[in-house]
Amino acid sequence: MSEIQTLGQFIAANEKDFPGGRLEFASVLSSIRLAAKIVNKEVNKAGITKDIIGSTSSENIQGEVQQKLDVFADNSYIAAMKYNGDVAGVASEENETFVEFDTEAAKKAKYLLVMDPLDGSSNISVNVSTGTIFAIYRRISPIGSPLTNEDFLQGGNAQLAAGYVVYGSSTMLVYTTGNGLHGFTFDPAIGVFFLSHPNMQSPADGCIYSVNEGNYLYFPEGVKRYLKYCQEYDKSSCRPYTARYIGSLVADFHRNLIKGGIYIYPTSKTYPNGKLRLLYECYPLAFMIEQANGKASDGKTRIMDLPITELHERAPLVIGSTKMVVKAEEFMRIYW
Ligand code: P6P
Repeated sequence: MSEIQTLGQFIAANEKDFPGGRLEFASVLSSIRLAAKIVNKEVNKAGITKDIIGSTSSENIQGEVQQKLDVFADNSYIAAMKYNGDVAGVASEENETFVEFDTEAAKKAKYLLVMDPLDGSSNISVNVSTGTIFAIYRRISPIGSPLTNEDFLQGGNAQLAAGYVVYGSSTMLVYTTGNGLHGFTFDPAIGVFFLSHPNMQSPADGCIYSVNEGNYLYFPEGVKRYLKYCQEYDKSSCRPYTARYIGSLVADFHRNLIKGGIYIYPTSKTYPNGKLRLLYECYPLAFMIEQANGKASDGKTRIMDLPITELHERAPLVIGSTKMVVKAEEFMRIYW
């Protein structure tokens, strides 16, 4: 018998502390796992499924043209949650308002899912990795009453679990419930996620920086000064750092988590509040990076402590190896 654990076995052995109990967490994550397999199948053959790549004629709430796979991924995760029985509703990047489920079981369900169903989807047509980002909350409105926006706007510290699926050279599901960050690699031959990265830890320092330097002229002075710091020669701190930015947040985050590095999407003239969404991108990634002893802020304030007032609110994001984030914050504080 192999020594490795499946995702299901790992949850059974470790998630006894999940609020509401291990069985309910296992149920919700098993539906996420199912949707991940369904999306993975389509993402991995997008090149040959002509009816699934490319754009639809519609735009999402962000005003972004929806890629066909965005819609497919959104529908897959929502369907998996609807028939889960422990999930009352979903807030998604692809839908202006949250989706409340009307099944008898969902009306008594305690949990909520927030997600970016397919982040980086504009990269699909050029075969670059994409990802799903998610988090799980407990509803705060009374069971039996309609869900409210406030159920989804509890803030980062109320997340019960957070995770991502990266559809890359291999497909991985990475999640935390606050007891460490754990990575599982999908074996398509048998359709199972196996524990491959237990208790992931982000290197305290790194030599990789990820930012879209095409926006350099629009960045605040502190960000500009930090980028020049990254490019200066200093052998003792592996500078000049290596620039790695593939325009797919989950893939950039995953690489930096493993190798050490920093990802920055700051405020700019184009995006005064940053581009990334606080609820289903920044909060979940911040929860995860902190579980790996990394750090996440908006350049000043810890992401998890940022208040949220709207489902699709944006926030600046500085995330990765603690020493790198601290240094970037120093420049932003002095020169903001
Ligand atoms: P830009 C993809 O649209 C995304 O949300 C992230 O995955 C990615 O890191 C970022 O936006 C890329 O944005 O403005 O650099 O193209």
